Parts: sequence; C-alpha cells; structure tokens
Amino acid sequence: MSASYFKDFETVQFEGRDSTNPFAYRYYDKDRVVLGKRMEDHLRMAVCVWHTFCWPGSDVFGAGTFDRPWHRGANDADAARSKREAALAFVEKLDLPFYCFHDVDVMADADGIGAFRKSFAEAVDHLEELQAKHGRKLLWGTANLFSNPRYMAGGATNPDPEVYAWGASQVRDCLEATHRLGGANYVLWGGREGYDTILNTEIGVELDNFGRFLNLVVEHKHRIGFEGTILIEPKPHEPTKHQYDFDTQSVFAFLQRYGLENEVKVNIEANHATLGGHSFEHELAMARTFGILGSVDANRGDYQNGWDTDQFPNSVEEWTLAMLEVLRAGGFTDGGFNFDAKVRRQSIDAEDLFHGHIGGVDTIARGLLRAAEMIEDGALEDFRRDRYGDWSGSLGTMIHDKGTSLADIADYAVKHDLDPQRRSGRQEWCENIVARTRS
Ligand code: XUL
Ligand code: CO
Repeated sequence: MSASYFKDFETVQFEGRDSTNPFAYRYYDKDRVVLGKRMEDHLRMAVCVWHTFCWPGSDVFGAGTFDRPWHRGANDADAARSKREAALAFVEKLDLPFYCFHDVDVMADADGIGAFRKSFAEAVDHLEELQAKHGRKLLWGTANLFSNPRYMAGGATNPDPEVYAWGASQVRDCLEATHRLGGANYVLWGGREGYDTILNTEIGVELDNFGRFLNLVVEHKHRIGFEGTILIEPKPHEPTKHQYDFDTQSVFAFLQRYGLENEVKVNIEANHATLGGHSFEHELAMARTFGILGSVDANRGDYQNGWDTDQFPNSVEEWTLAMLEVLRAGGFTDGGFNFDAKVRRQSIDAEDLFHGHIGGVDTIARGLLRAAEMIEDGALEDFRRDRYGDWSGSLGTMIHDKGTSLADIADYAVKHDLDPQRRSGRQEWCENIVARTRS
C-alpha cells in the first residue's frame, strides 16, 4: 500500500531560481560548492518520521484529517512496515541524504517490555534493508519517553524508579539500533523531564537522577563503540509547564554540573528557541560560544501563537542569520538540519508533503548562500573583530593576565585618568548588510 503512495512524483531536482516547477529546487543545488564545501555536505538535511508519517493531522479539538493508507487500521506489523517503506521512499524522492526517528515511530504497537523490544527489533532489521535499497542514512535516532502514559511524570525524572528502568531499556535498545544503522547522532529530548507544579516535585532528586541517566547513556555509548554525538534538545516547556533542559545556557550548566560538557552537545530547534523567549540565532550563537553546537531541528513558530507549531521554515532572513552562526561555528561535523516540521492539518495531500519540504530546503539553502556572501564580503566580520580589537592591546592583555587584581585595574583607570570615548555600535548599518545581500 505504501510503495505507490508517491508514485505520481518524480525525484525533486535543482532547476534554478527561474524555474516555475513547484516540484523543483530553486536554491538547493547539492553539488554546488559554497565556501569550499558541497551544499549537501554543509546542510546534511533530514526528513523526520514522526510529523511526516506518524501524525494523522489531529489536533486537541479534532481527529486526523490525512487519510494516509498506513493509518486506516491499527498500527500493526503491516501498517508499520508500510509506513517505513513510504518514509524511506519519500526521502529518496526529495533527494535528501538523511532521516530521523523515535523508536515508536517506526515500529508496530506492542504492550509489555518483551513485546516492545521485539517489535522495535523487527523495525530496525527492516530499516537496515530500506536504507540500503534507497541509499539513505540516519542522522539520528531517539527513544520516545513521553507519549506512553507510563511517562506522564517523566522518564529519567520520574518519582518511580521502575519507570526510569523502562526508559533505560528503551534508550539502550534505541542507542544500539542507531549505532547499528550507522546513525550520526543520538538525541535525547526530555519532553516530560520537568514539572507541572513545584508543589509535588523534588527538583534536586529529579535533576540528580536525570544527570545520572545521561552519564549512563554516555557510558553505554562508549561501551558499544558508538562514535556519533549524544545530543540534548532544549525546550522551555510543552508538554510540561517547565522543562529542565530549558535552553542552551541551562543545558550547558546542567552538563557542567554532571561532568558531561565534553561529551554531550545540543540539538537546537528554531521553534523551541522562540518559545524560550530567544531568537533562533541566539541559541545557535550560545551553542557556538560553548562549543556544543551539535545539530538543528529546522522549523518555525508563529508570531501570534504561544505553542510549538512546528511549521516548515520559510523566512529567508531568519535562516540567513541562523546560517551565519552555523558558518561562524565552522559548520556541522555529525549534525545536520532535520525537518522537525509538519504540514498544516488542511494540507491533506501527498503533494503537500513535497511543498512543505521543498520550501524548507530552499529557504535553508538560500540562507546558506546569503550567509556565505556576507562572510566572503567580510565587512560585518571585520567590523565585529575591530570592535573588540582593543582587547589585544596593552590594557586588555593586562586585564586578562591571571596575576592582575581588581585593584590593579582600578588603579590603572585612576592613574591614566581614563575618559573612554563612545563609539557607535552601527546596528542599522549591520542590519542593512543583511537586507541588501543579493544571493
Ligand atoms: C518536540 C520535539 C521532538 C524532538 C525529538 O517538541 O522537538 O520531536 O525533536 O524527540
Ligand atoms: Co525537535
């Protein structure tokens, strides 16, 4: 039932910015070399299985609208198989290199820990075949420790150690599966690792258990020889009122507290950044600064809505600023851009899945071209460097010297009768550079 789902669609190809074909890329030209690297290698784009193949188009007020063939009955072995086949076929039709999944996205429903493990193992065998058949790779795998009612009070932060142990079983299996499938990263998004009210929550116990869990995951990664990166995905809230992995700065503090700052990086999601009261580029810049920029979940929120709308990226300006940060960070090593995005509930046709992804791919590709243009032009980078240039002068060096005290610096100011002159930050000039970029 699934092999035919995309039969009316050709593989999407680059046709250039003058193309009128809605099923072509206008900016994403995978072999084009930008700043010394092929576009495909810069962007490492991935399709996510959950929004694109599992979500039926339901919302809190209404049932699914999509009528995908694999959703017509129970999520049994046949349906799960069809869904996997459709997913990998779709990634190939888009000619993108990667996909991402949660354990529960790719398997048939199963009750009980033994049946769950068996069902997931069957899915992984099949995914291995499908990856070879369609020539696609796994950007990351992750275990879903938030949907099943057992996780209502969290996985690794649950008051009940039996739930914690169930979560350990899922994560062990999913990490090993990711390793076997050649995944480049392993993600942990702690959707329910937080609280709904402090009245019933021992934050200290929960954080320590969470830190221990992450240490155990890292230990297991090394034990099995997985060389990919372990990533935490920050989000401030939803479904919990407060999620412990609130944003990149909170995650970095958490990693330092539990001794993991050299082991774990972040998977930054655009919509999570804005939910946290930050811009997308703020989160990327913060991760770059701490040296923990791992990967990105590509999507966007809505300026009016205060929840995770997970729409496809469509703002070239936002993605220009984002790509500037990714390039400043030196680009991805294991990471990439995963479309953690879903078409709207009224976009019910197979072709809508193409429009969503094609638009997102081109927005990101154009952001890359524009950011590369700004880097090559150099004016913005030069201005920023010059702005801090005095820090390599004599006073800056003296301040940084470990032997210098607060009093030494204060005495310097008094002795030289310092009267610093104000210098423009040239914000509008900087913004005009972005707006005038031609690519
Ligand atoms: C939820 C979210 C997740 C993670 C993976 O907001 O972004 O889909 O990306 O669990
Ligand atoms: Co995400």
